[in-house]
Amino acid sequence: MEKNTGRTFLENAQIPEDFGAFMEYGKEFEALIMRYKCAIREVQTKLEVLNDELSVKTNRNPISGIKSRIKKPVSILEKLKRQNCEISIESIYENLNDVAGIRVICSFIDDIYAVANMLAVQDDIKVIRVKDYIKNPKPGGYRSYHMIVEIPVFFSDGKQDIRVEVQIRTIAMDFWASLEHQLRYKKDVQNNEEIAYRLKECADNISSVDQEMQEIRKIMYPNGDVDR
Ligand code: 0O2
Repeated sequence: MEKNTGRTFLENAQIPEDFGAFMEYGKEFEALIMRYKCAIREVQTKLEVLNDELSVKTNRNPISGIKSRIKKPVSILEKLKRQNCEISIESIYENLNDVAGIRVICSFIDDIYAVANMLAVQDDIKVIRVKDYIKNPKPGGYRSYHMIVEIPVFFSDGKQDIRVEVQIRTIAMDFWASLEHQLRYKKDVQNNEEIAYRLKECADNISSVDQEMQEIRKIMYPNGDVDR
C-alpha cells in the first residue's frame, strides 16, 4: 500500500475524525512540530535567564511561572480552514502564528510590561505583532498581553525563523482565563447571557484586585525594585 505523505493526508483530512491518525502519516508534520518545540525552548530559556537575573538583582521573581504548549493538530486544521488557508505543511508555517505558545505568569501588572520589553529588545528576537488585551480587554473580560515573536533556530540544514506566541498575564488574569476556558467547553448551557455577564463581572473584579495589589506595591517600594 502506498504511504500517504503529510500533504495528501492533510488535504483529505476531515475534522476531527481523521486527526487522531495524523501523526502516523505525517513525518513532515512531525518534523515541523519538532521545530516549533525547539523555538519554545529558545524563548523559554530567555525568559528563565531574565527571571534568574532579576531575582538576584532585586530579591524577587517577576515571573511566577512559565507554561508552554504546541497547538493540537485538530486545532491547527480548524484554524487553517477558518482562515481559508491552503491545507499543507507549508501553509501551517506561513499562516499560523500560534502553533508554538508560551504563557508567562507574572506577579504584578508592571512586571508584564517589563518582561515584554526585556524580551522585545533582545537583538535576535523580532516582534511581529502585539495585542494588548490588558489596556483593551476583550468584550467578555479576557485580559492578557499577547506578543507574536520570531526567533532564529539553528538546525543541521541551516537557520530557520520560527514564530512563537507569548501570552503574558498576572496570576489573577490566568486564574480567570483558565476557569473561563474550562467553563466554555460546556456548550448546551441555559442562561447564556447571565453567565457571560457574571463572568465579565468576575473579570472586572479581578482586574480591580490586580490594580490594588500594584498600588500597594508602589507604596511599599516607591522607587521600584532596589538592589539589596
Ligand atoms: P489555544 O487552546 O490556546 O490554542 P491570530 O491567529 O493570532 O491572528 P487569534 O487566534 O484570534 O488570532 O489570536 P489572539 O486573540 O491574540 O489569541 C487567541 C488566544 O488567546 C486563544 O487561543 C486563547 O489562548 C487566548 N484567548 C483569547 N480570548 C480568550 C478568552 O476570551 N478567554 C480565554 N480563556 N482565552 C482567550 P486559542 O487558539 O483560542 O486556543
